[in-house]
Amino acid sequence: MDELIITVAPVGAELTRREFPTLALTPGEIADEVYRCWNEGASIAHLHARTTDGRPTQSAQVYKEIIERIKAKCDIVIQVSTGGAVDMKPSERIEAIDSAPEMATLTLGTINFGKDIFFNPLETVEHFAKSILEMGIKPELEVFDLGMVYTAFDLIDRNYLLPPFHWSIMMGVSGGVGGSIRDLSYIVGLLPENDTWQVGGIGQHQLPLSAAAIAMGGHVRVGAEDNIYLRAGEKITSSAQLVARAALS
Ligand code: KMH
Ligand code: ZN
Repeated sequence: MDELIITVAPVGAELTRREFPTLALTPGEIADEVYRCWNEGASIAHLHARTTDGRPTQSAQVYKEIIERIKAKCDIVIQVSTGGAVDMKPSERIEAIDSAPEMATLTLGTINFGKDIFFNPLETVEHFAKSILEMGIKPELEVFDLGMVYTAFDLIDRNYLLPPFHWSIMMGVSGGVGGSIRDLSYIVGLLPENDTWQVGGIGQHQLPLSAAAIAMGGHVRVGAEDNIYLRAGEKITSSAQLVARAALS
C-alpha cells in the first residue's frame, strides 16, 4: 500500500468564527494552523485566503503572504483554491494561482451548493485548466458529482490536463453526490488504475468516507473547511485533530 497522503483544508470560504471560534483568518494564523497540521501528518495544505475582516479573497498577494509564512515553518505542499467563494467571478477566482503554489484545485462542473450555485461552466473549466497547465502547477481534479468525472476525461482527451492525475472526490455537499460507500466505489471504479485519488467527506461523512478511502487504497482530505466535529456534539479546536485521527489509520 502506498503511503497515505493527507490533505488538510483548514480555512474554506464559507466557515465563520461564529460556527468555529478558533478559525484561522490572518496569514500568520493560517500558517500556524497549517504547521500544526503538518506536525500531525498532513502533506498537502488546501488553502483559502481571507481579508483582514475575515471575508474570502483570491488575492495572489494575500496567498503569497500565507505561503511565505508556511514555507518558513515547513515544506508542506501548497494547494490554492480556484473555487474561491460562490459569489466570485471566475476572473477573480483564478488570481490565486499567481501566488506560485505547487498545486491548485480544478473543479470540473457546476453544482447547486446548498442554497447557492457553484458556477463552473465548461469555458471556465477550460480556461482554468489551461492557465494552471501554462503556469506549471499541478491541478487537483475536484469532482462533486459523477458528471464531473466525464468532463475531466473529455479535458484529458483534449490535452487540457496532463498525467499523472490526482483526483479529489468531494462527497456530501448538498447538491452534489451523496456520502455513501456505494457512490464512492462507483466513482473510484471509473478512474484509471494508476491515478491517485482522495475523498473529502462533508460533515458527518468525513470519518466513514476517510476510513473507506484508506481501506480502498485511496487518500484523504480532512479539515474545518469540510467538517468541524471530532465526533457527534464535540467540535474540534484545530484541524490538526482531524489530521491526527486520519494519520492513526
Ligand atoms: N468554496 C466553494 C464554493 C475549492 O476550493 O476548489 C468551493 C471550494 C472548492 O471550496
Ligand atoms: Zn476549498
